[in-house]
Amino acid sequence: MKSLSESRRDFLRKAGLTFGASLLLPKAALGQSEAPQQKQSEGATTQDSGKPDCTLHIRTSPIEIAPNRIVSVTSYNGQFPGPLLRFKEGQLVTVDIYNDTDVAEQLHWHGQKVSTDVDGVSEEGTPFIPAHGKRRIEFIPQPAGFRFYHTHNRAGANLSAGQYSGQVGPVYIEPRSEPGNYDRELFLVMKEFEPTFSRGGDMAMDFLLPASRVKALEDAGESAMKASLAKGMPKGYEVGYRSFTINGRMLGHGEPIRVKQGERVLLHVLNGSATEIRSLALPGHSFRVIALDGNVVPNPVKVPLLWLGTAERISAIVEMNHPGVWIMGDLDNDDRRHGMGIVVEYAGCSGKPEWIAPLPHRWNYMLFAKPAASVSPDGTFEMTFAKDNAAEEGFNRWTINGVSYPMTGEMTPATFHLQQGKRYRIHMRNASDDIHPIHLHRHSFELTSLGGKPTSGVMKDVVMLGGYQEADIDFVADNPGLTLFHCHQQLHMDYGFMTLFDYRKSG
Ligand SMILES: [Cu+2]
Repeated sequence: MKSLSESRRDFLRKAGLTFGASLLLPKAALGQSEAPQQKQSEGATTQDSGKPDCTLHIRTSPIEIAPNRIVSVTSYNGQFPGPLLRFKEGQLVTVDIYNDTDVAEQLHWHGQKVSTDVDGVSEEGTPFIPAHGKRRIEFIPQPAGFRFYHTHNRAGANLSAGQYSGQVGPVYIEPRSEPGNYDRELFLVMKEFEPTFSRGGDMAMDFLLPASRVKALEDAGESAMKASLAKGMPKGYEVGYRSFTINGRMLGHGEPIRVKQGERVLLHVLNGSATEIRSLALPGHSFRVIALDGNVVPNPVKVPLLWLGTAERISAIVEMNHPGVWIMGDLDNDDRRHGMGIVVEYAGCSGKPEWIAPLPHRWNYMLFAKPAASVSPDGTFEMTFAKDNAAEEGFNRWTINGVSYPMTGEMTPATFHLQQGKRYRIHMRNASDDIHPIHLHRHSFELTSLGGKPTSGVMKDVVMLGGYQEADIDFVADNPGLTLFHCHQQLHMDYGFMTLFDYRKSG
C-alpha cells in the first residue's frame, strides 16, 4: 500500500503541476524545493516576463470525492484542495494566476498583510483576473503561519459560484525559526460539496463559551423574527450539502492517515466551507492547540475536540498514543456519515474504523489566551449586526448598524475612517441567533473581550461571534488602504454583511 504522501504526489504529478507540495509532509521535507526562491529586489515592479514562483489556473474540473462520485467544480489547477503553497516569511513571491473560466475572478490571500492591489477583493479595488485572462502579482508573504487562498467572488443565488466551488487552497508561510516539537505535519481541509437551498432555518448551535447572551439583543432579534413570520414570511434560505470531505475525499474513500505509536503529528486544520461551522474529534486523543488562524497562541493547552467557523484555522499537535483504527471526524453524525471524516490507522492495527463520540466540550478561545491586559484603544467603533428575515427575494438581508452593503459588486465609499498607526477597537453586537465568523482583511486582530469577559493575547483574522452575544476585537491600523470587514458565511456576506474601513498612508 502507498502512503498518503506518495499517493498525493502521484496525484499532483498526474495533475501536471508546476509547483506545489503534498499535504502530508515528513518534517525533514520542510523548507526544500517547494519553497520559492529568494528574490534580489524587494521593490520590483510587476513585470510579465520571467518565471513566476508559482502558477495557479482557475478552471472547471471534475473532482472525484469517492469512487465514481465525481463533482464538477471550479478549482485551482484541477485539484481539490488547491496546491499547498509554501512561502518564506518576508521573501518576495511572484504568482501567475490564469483564469480559464468564463467569469472574472478574484483570488484572496486570506490572513495575509498585503496591499489592496494584491488582496483579491473587488470592494477594495483589486483588479479582477479577467475571464480567459491572466494576472501576475507580487507580494511579500506575512505574517508567518497557516493562511489560505480562496475566491472572493459574490455567489448570491448561484450555488456553483464563490466559495461553494472548489476554490480553496492552503498556504503555509514558514517562520524564520520553526517551532520544532513535532515529528511531521499534515494539512486537513474540511469542505462540503453539492450544495442545495432549504427554507427550514438553520439549527441554533450552542457550543461557544462564554455563553452569556445580551438580553436587549435577544429581545430585538426575536421580536423582529416574530413580526416577519406573523406577516406570513417564510424563513430565509439556508444552504445544505449532499457530500462532505476532508482533503477532497469522503470518509472511507481516501488514503488513511498512517501513524506510529508515540508520533507527534502537527495538524493544520482549515474550515474551507462556504457556510458551515465544523468540528473535529479523534477518539481517545486530544489536540494541543498551538496556533489559531496561523498565529501562535500564548497558552497552548490540550482540548478534546476542535470547533472552526468558516475560514478559521487551527494548528494542533496530536500525540499518537491510543493505537487502533479510528475515525477522526465531525461531531455531527449526519455530516460525518456523509463523508466529513478521515481514517487514522496505527501501524500494526487493522479492522473497521471506529468512531466514539467525545464527551460534550464547549469551545472557548479564552483557554488559549493571556490574562486580560488593560490596553485602551485610540478609538472604538460600535457595530450591531442584524437580520431582515427573507427580505431579499427570499434570502435574509444582513445589516451592520442598519446598513446593508450594496449587492452590486461595485466599489462603495468606506464607512469607517482610521488614522495610520492608531489602535482601534470594534465592539461587535450580534442581534441575531446565528453564529457569525467575522473576518477583517489585511490585518490581524486581538480578541480583547468575549461575552463581556476581558481577555488578551489571542491574535486572529476570523472570530465566531455567538448568537445574541457581544465581543471586542482590537487591531492596529498598520496597512493603509481600503479594508474589507465582513461575515465569512457566504450567504451572509453576499446579502449585505460587509463594510469598509479606510485610511491613508501618513507622512
Ligand atoms: Cu454571518
